[in-house]
Amino acid sequence: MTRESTTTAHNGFVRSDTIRHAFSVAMSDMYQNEVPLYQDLLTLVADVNKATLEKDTLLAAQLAHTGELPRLDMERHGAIRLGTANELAMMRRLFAVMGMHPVGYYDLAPASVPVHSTAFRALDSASLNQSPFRVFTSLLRLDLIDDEALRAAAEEALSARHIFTDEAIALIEQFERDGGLGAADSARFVQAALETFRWHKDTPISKTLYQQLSDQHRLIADVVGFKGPHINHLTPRTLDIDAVQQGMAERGIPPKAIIEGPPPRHCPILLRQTSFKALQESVNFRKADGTYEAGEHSARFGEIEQRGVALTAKGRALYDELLAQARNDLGATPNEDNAAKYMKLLSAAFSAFPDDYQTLHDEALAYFYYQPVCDGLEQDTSERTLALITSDPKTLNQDDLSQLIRQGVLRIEPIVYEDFLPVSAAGIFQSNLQEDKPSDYAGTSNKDEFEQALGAAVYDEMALYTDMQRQSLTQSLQALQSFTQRRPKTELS
Ligand code: OOG
Ligand code: NI
Repeated sequence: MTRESTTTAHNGFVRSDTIRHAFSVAMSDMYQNEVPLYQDLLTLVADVNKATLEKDTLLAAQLAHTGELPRLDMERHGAIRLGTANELAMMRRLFAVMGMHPVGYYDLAPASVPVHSTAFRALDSASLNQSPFRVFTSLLRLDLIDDEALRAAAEEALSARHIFTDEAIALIEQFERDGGLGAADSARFVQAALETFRWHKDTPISKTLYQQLSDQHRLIADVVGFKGPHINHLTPRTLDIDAVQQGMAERGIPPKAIIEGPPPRHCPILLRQTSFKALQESVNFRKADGTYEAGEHSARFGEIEQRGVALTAKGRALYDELLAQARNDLGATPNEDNAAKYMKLLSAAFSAFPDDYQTLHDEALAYFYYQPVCDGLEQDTSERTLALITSDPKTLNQDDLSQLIRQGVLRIEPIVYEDFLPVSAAGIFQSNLQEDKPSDYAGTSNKDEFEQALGAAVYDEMALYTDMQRQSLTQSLQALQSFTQRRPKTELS
């Protein structure tokens, strides 16, 4: 794993973290201009976050301990949809310049969305705290269109478009060749890369083809019908999504009916998301004589998310089970009409999910940073504690760690979930495509094919969280050990 490139400045090159931050600010400015309602959403989220931090001092302290407080205002993710393997492979190289790497594989076909996806993001805590910007990136699965003539027309339209500027490609190649970009080139890169994500009102295809593609699936028209993969939403992070959901309605921002993800809890887990509905936008379709005719398209929206602790495989299995249970009990896809009933069923199902951090830790349901509490060691000088803090971290089991926490020698802080959820993502896709007819995609999940298109393997998010947790334990034990070594002998007995 190449951590160095995301954290270190060398040879006068600008750090990837810095380029990522500059890019995410430029992208946010562009989107605020393109979609003014997004600006209103940002104001609302900032208001709610400020009020929440003032009210909840425990939460404020927790975010200070994990380094998330300064990143809160810059926290956002975006999403794009790509049409071909070549586009995806070049996008991977573009994001690498900004220290963003593909993490996770999401198959949306079972949820009637003909794409598979990954998330480009920074990998380690230090880089994430510098700039948590990430992009949910989907690749259209044309293999799921069974009308052959239509598939061929879609392929032809996609092969005719060039979504990256020559300057962006040249700078990506320069980055790969030299190992970095200087200040002037980094600034040029940010501007050149931004072009790919821009909205284009004039479409390169005819109204008829657009309509045929849209009849297959609106998402296909959204990808094939445009010059480039316009950013379709940007998502700020809120500390209280229920307050934002309510505030949206009050401020005239039409919210989606259901908050995706887990129900409200004391200790937030994974990710909760809601959005405002996609705008109806006027576009110009290209006619055979090269002139344009007016039409409409809707794809771009705003989204809000609240992030909680990352779950272990065991915790995730429990999450998936309880979510499926609530959906089964509802007996339908959650929507406007059954929203209240669904939220009730969801809360009932999740009463089986422990809701305090100590239990989530002790039952190994979630990932935590361990932090040393030297004052605690001052109080506790038992042989057992000394033996535990001086042992090899690999030999400590969950009970040993729980004991050190209860003794007040270690503190735990939740490791925030940095990724996405396929069922939630499908809900976000669908609500914004106004696509509620289920499509029965027969194609099976195909991670290998996705990685082949990407030109690289995706990182395993669980391995990244495990690493973060393990590293924090090693560092904590080292700190405690050096504390005992510095302590005068008399205090030890
Ligand atoms: C992506 C939808 C998924 C999320 O936050 O889960 C997503 C898209 O609409 O392209 O952004
Ligand atoms: Ni999103």
